[in-house]
Amino acid sequence: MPQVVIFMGSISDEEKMRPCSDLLGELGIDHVFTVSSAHRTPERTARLVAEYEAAGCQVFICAAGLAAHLAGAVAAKTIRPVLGVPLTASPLGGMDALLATVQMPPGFPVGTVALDKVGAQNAAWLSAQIIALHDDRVAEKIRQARDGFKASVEKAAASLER
Ligand code: RP5
Repeated sequence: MPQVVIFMGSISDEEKMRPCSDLLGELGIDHVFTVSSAHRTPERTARLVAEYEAAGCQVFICAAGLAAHLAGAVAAKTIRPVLGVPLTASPLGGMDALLATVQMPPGFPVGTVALDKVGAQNAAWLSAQIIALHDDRVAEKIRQARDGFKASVEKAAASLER
């Protein structure tokens, strides 16, 4: 059963969100990567949230562009943490999606991360950190990754300072 469910509003979002799924896989976190729209398939979205929550999903990640209501629609249906990834999909450059995702009413938070691929990756990292609260194996993988980030900066600094 998935620990994390990633919803995208459209298959056209796949390229931007693929890094989220890839990273969860590398961290050994069971997940589902699927499409469901707040507007085009509202019944499917509500049904999947109920089914995955009942099955033990711990975090929902929702990515959408334009008037990005997907994360809000999911937050309305679950008390599990919901992370929102605003996507650039219009001449407004993603500001439309950012505001639609982040400006939730009190009681229905969406943890909003950065736009597009960076946000996709950070939604995976943040999900992993939530799961690591009670999963030492995932916590150790995050620590190892942090060591890797640190080593790459130190290596770059050393090569410049030589
Ligand atoms: C949103 O509208 C989707 O998340 C996507 O970012 C955007 C455009 O969707 P398509 O028209 O390409 O399906 O719902």
